[in-house]
Amino acid sequence: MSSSSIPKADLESFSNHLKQSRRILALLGAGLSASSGLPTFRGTGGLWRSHEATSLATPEAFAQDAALVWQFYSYRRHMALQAQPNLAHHALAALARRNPEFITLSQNVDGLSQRAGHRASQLHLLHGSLFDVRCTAFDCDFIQQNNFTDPIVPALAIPREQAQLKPSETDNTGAEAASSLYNAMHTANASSAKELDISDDRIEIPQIPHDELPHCPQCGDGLLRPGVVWFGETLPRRTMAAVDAFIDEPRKIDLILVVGTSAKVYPAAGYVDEARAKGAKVAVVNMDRKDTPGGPGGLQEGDWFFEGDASKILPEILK
Ligand code: BV8
Repeated sequence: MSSSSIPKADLESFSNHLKQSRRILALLGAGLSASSGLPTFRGTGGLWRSHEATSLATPEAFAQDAALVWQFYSYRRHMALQAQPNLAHHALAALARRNPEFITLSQNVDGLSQRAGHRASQLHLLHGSLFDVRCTAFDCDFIQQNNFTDPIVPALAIPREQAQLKPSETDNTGAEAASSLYNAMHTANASSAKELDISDDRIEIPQIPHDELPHCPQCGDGLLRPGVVWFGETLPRRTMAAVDAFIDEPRKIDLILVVGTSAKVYPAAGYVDEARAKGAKVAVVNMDRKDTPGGPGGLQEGDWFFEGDASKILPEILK
């Protein structure tokens, strides 16, 4: 939807409400970064659509095959570093600069909001960041933020050219095979490697020797892990406490923007109802009308649904 196709009445009523709003929340999802070229999770070509991807974002997967999980995250770090923040990231960062009582709850781990200059004090990363790493040794507290090294270790090098599926070539590096797999699925819009009819012997994701995976510089022997929140893990306590403090304030919340998210992952998606319970009106920006918080028909009287690409809609409605 280009700006001219935003229904005039909706744009007017939303703009009036925005002008009178002080306490504003935004819940951001992968759709915000879609037009920066980063695949979403559940839509077409989404990372989670493939069984492999979803099963890689768990502590169990990491315990079972750290090499493959690191190849998946190294590939996503690489893609995120190649991407640029889009106009939606910049529009949200500008709103934060104009209004210190606008806070953003981002499910995204790609770092693009930060690179658009979104103030860190007003940006809460609910699911961590691809660019944080932490030690898995039980007695080591090493955490490193903003580790943009790409690849984080030589063994995780992603091939320079867009890796294509290279059947039966045995010299594929593990990362190359992993990115071939994701590229192939993404390109073919397949929901799993199986759908691509790739027998195991064609996609070789060789085990990277354990000692070539990222290890902790502080304790020397702990394996480092990506600083993201996996399924089954609790969200960062400090982050949740900061968000709860904002929501639990006695004053009402005027508005929550829900941008580019299927609102299927909890407790993140639950913040929409919490904001509503504090008086917030809801404005959804999404390509897909089905994806409203609370499922189809989840919108209430007085809410807005702006259908289309966030990078085109947000600069218009947040003007
Ligand atoms: C937890 C980081 C305690 C890793 C991710 C109830 C309460 C609490 C927990 C649960 C519960 N029910 C179930 C659970 C367990 C689970 C959960 O929610 N499962 C889901 C699948 C049902 N939650 C957890 O495990 C959480 N932990 O609660 O701890 C606990 C533990 C166990 C049991 C109970 C309690 C931790 C969840 C965090 C998981 N980590 N990511 C990584 O990225 O690798 S989640 C992952 O999904 C991403 O972070 C992503 O941001 C998030 C949500 O996805 P979306 O961002 O919405 O992306 P999606 O592709 O789905 O949608 C994109 C949308 O954009 C679409 O609507 C599309 O139409 C739209 N779009 C596309 N293009 C555009 C666009 N819109 C606008 N413009 C465009 N151009």
